[in-house]
Amino acid sequence: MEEIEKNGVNDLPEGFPKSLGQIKEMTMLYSCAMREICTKLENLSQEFELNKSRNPIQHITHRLKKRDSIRNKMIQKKLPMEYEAMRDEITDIGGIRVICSYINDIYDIVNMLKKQDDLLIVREKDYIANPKPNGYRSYHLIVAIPIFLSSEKQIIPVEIQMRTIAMDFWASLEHQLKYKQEVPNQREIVEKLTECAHQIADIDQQMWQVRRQIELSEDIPTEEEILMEKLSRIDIAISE
Ligand code: 0O2
Repeated sequence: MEEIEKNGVNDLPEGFPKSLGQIKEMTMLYSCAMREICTKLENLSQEFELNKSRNPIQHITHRLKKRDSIRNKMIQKKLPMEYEAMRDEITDIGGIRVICSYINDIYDIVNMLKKQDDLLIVREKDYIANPKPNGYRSYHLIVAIPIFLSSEKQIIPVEIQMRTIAMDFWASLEHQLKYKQEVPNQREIVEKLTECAHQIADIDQQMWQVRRQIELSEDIPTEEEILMEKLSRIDIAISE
């Protein structure tokens, strides 16, 4: 961090990555990797829609990390400004965010992904069980996926961040604050945000308990009943 502040983004080495070709290759590879993982998540989501009483995946977004952000991270990690160092050490160039309804859903999705044998689990960080001091909560899973090109196979890492709707709301606001240099009462806001993070964690827990109570009190339909109900909805849609 100190080095970034000292040097400033404008003083960073020019021409990194070196060529337009490298940038295009990088964009292509990480886009392919994100597309593969998004498809896996969408497949799971579609299966939930069809066979289960509810879908734990609320929505999925993805982004390619900005060049300035990659450079800053490389300086922070004291890496040489080389393409190879970036490729091998920066594991969140391709990032996917999965927003779930409940904390338990996150752990279920993690377990489902771990069972997919074409995914290599590179690293995982459970900031839900071990929140950051500022209150940040999310589950980070770094996976590597093979990308089959015309003449070779490349293994590309992607970071999957999983969090609840409430955690996502908090993280977006906190992220905005990081980029605002001159906010009056910054300390007070940071403290307030940390307090909000604790309350959100508590509410997430309570919401799950309420959900469980409802589920237990319901007459849980059999798989067959759920399927018949879905089929009847398809019939209505066709006849309309
Ligand atoms: P951006 O803009 O999202 O790209 P590592 O990658 O494991 O070597 P790092 O970066 O410490 O080292 O990993 P970590 O802790 O898993 O954080 C990676 C990303 O998680 C961050 O990327 C953020 O997106 C998110 N994140 C982590 N901590 C916080 C936090 O306190 N608040 C918020 N709002 N997001 C957080 P970048 O590169 O910081 O940013």
